[in-house]
Amino acid sequence: MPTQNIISRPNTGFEPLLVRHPANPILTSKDWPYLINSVFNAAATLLPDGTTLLLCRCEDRRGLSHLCAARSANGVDGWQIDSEPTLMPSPKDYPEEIWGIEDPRITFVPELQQYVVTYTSYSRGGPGVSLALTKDFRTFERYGVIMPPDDKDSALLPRRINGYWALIHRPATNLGAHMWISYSPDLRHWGSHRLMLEARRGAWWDANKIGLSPPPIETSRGWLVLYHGVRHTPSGCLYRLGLALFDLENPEKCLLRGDSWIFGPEAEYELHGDVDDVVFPCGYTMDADGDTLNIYYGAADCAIALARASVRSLLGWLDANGCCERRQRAQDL
Ligand code: BMA
Repeated sequence: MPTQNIISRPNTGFEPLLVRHPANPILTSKDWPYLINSVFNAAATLLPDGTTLLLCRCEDRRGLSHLCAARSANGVDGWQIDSEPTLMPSPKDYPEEIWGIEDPRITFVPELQQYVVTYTSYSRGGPGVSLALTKDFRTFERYGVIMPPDDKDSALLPRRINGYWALIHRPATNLGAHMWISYSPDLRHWGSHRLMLEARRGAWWDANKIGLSPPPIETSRGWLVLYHGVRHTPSGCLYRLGLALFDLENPEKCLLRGDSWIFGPEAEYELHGDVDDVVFPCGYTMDADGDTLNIYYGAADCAIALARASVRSLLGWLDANGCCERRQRAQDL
């Protein structure tokens, strides 16, 4: 009898860098204390007492999304879910949220002693990036739209770079959807926009459309970035994950980028849902060993799942398989 944890595609022979948790999917709409259609694409952070907090995207039966916090002592089960939405769209004061708020990312910023949440606000003009600050995930200070449509897949770096806050985001144009980085003195006014990582072209798994997945992971070697690539196929889009490394003090400089994807839809709960063939992480937590990552990802726009990875192994894989971005561009674009 197949169960939901059995991999339904044949073993590909590739060494897995991200290992699925046997309890997957760890959260679904059935766990929710109020009626929702689906829960997916959660941001993640550790609270001061070690509790894992997920800020989950919940979609209601109108198709509109809001955010709801779930807390767990071990990050796997025993979730305490807020009994009502934690952050609702507020179109009266923030008209850009008229069609909901989606896909949050959380960055704890030591200088501010606050969590900065960036999320997609779905306006009549398309999806844009909004920002809010919180100390406790109970009250939020909204800054409104910081990147106008069409823009999403955004996260703040946890510290200033050369005196400025740095935001990674994904504006989309007719020429493609690439990752950009922008800088700000105050989190409200943004400039010095620079292209950070380009979608490839042609038949590549990450052709035409890429975007940041969880916030970048700071390592001694650089910012480790998991990004998603979207492949358009005759039967729909395929969302997979790739890996790149960026310079610590000059984060628009790509040091290494892998050619292959490192994680893609394989398990039943990733292959079938409201949107088939989607793995979409928006958050991670780091274990006390400073190496083990808990990566929380939306599966098929229907559930939240967990995969574990080692920073050392991810960097080792990039050393073995990555190449310098400039050489890459010359070859393939
Ligand atoms: C992207 C985002 C995600 C979603 C994915 C697959 O464009 O909107 O929220 O999970 O599509 O539907």
